[in-house]
Amino acid sequence: MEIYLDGRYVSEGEASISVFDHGLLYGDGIFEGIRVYNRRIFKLDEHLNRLYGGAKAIMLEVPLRVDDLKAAIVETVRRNDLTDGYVRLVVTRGKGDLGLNPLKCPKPTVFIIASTISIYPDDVYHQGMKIVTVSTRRNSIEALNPRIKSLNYLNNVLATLEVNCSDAQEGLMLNADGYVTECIVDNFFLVDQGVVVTPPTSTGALKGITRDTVMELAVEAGYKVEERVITLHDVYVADEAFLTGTAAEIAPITNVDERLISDGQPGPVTTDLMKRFHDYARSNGTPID
Ligand code: PXG
Repeated sequence: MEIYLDGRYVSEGEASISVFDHGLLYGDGIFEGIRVYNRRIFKLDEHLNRLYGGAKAIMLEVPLRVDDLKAAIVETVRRNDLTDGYVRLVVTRGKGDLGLNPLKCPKPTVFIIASTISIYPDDVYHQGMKIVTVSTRRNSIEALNPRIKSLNYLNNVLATLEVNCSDAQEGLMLNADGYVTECIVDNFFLVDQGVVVTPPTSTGALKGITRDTVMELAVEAGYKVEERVITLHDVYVADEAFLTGTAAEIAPITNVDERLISDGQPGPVTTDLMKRFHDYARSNGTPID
């Protein structure tokens, strides 16, 4: 495996960063997970746009211009000869001292790993998955806006620990007011009388790139799409539910807190969107060749 690290391509064994890196000491940094389908990098510009937006919010200057970072991602995927895969792009505050102050970190660290990912077993995509509401609330936008895809994922890790105590595959996270925000590392959707509904990002959800793509594909397919504040009750009585994410793609949800969604089978709108997404993802993106 060849990994991009601060301008060089190195082996996994050589790809190490300092114990004084503030990405490690404080979770001070941002990242993206990007998919490769059919030798094309999916939604690369959108991922870079989100990364540079997060960098701006935390006053971190990415040490590469966007075109150079884009070229480095393409080159990392090409060197690893990935036809289908997953890219992890990370920018940390870099090496500093043992104090928190980012002003003491002169040079951000950038690395790119091109590998593969599979977060749910295959049968989930055919039979649907079971999820549970976790007691850990999503970070509030006033404290740490979940729109920043930061290296601080302990909120999500705590939620995952709860899921691990159940027989569910994913968790549903509410905000402090009790409204549904998103799943732990995926956005949440339901279908209500033919309308495709997802919570607005202002409730405390990441503005997912898969979420945006699915909303666009749903509009194109003639469905009504709405961002709507939803409660758990809306979820329990929904006609269909599914989640979206770079790693997960679209996965049907058929059981929430032991309530079957509709008849407990993946619904027709979900299945239709899965097919549309699959076709779209395999024919769009930045070619690596
Ligand atoms: N919400 C959160 C909190 C995420 O981290 C998504 C939604 C989906 O967004 P995209 O842009 O990917 O459609 C994410 C991103 C993993 C893993 O290991 C998944 C994500 C990030 C990092 C790791 O499953 N999903």
